[in-house]
Amino acid sequence: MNTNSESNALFHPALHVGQPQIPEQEALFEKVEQVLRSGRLSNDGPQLHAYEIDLAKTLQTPHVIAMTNGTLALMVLLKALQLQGEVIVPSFTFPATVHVLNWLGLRPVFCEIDPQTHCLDPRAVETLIRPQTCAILGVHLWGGACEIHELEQLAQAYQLKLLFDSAHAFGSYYKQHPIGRFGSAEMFSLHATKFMHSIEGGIISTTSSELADELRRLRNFGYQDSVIESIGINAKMNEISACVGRHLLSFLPTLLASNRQRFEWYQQGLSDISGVHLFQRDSQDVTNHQYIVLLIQPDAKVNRDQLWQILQTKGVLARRYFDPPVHLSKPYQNQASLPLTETLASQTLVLPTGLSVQQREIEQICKLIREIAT
Ligand code: T4K
Repeated sequence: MNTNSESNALFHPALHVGQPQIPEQEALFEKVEQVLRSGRLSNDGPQLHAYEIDLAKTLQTPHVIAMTNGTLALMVLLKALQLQGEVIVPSFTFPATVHVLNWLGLRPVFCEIDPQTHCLDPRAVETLIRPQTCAILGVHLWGGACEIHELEQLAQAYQLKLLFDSAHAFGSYYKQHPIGRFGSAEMFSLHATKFMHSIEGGIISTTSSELADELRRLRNFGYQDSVIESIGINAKMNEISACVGRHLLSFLPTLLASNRQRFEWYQQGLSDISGVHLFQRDSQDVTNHQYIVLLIQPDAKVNRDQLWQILQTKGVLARRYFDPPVHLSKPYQNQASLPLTETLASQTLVLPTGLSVQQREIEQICKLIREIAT
């Protein structure tokens, strides 16, 4: 990890996107110690049970199944649904969304996004539906909801499964409902870089009890009551992860408020810079603001890569998520041409946020960006 020893750096240590946050660490150490002393460390333990109940309450969804990480959770979900054929998916996402399709023998069909939402454009989705299409996999990018209603209508009209990669969207809302109960199921990542995490972890939330039962079997080698019922795998969440996840979940309102506060500080500091725009959704839906996303457009004085380079030397370790978009990465080249996605991916810069970044530091970052870009 870059500890940033460059002489002209403003921040020592450097500021990261996705610095893991753990409020009230001492209290967590005690909880973890109790788990370690209990002798029960994995395999459907009490921490996991309690965590799943807490998560289901928070997401207002009847079933939550916790697994090793978000990628495996999505794989297990696709396996449970026994899908075959083509899945319509955005390319402007983390590669895991698309890789899992390949691992399950499904063919990703890359779809254009709507620049207003950075999520699947339902009109573009419809043009890609063919007899081979079996599902639509939407991504609530940056925590902002897809156009869920429009995607539901398409899924219903063409009898397709609708799934969501909600890796970024814990605590976000769509039309006053928490993300987590839409489509056949949704996947959330609980990776350490997420504002709500379990070190490594992922969950599937669903309203279907049949699907939930199958997911529970599949994450545990296919076992149910000591009998092998399905061709499962090992995707179980361990007790330490569940304990850490429960601890963090109890701070959800505080962490959401702190994300929002930091977004507002950035909003104040970055107003009126020609060609530099803080991405925000114009709908009434509530996002968790876990990513601070800048768009550096052609009328800016610098381009995205120049700004990124200067910020790196100053100790602001901004990220160029998600560039290249997945369809331009080596394994997927020549599978699609997506001009809007390609333009957006080349303009996006994600800035540090979370509890480890203080107001004063955000003001300094904004001042720096203003100096560079005006
Ligand atoms: N779908 C979507 C839309 C996703 O964004 C993701 C994951 C997934 C699916 C898959 O979910 P998981 O299987 O991961 O549960 C990071 C995360 O590893 C990844 O979980 C996340 N998305 C993605 C957006 O970000 P990288 O390759 O950027 O990670 P890395 O190691 O470069 O770390 C990012 C920053 O965080 C760096 O500045 C360093 C800092 N960091 C990281 C870790 C792990 C720390 O300060 N401490 C740490 O412990 O993928």
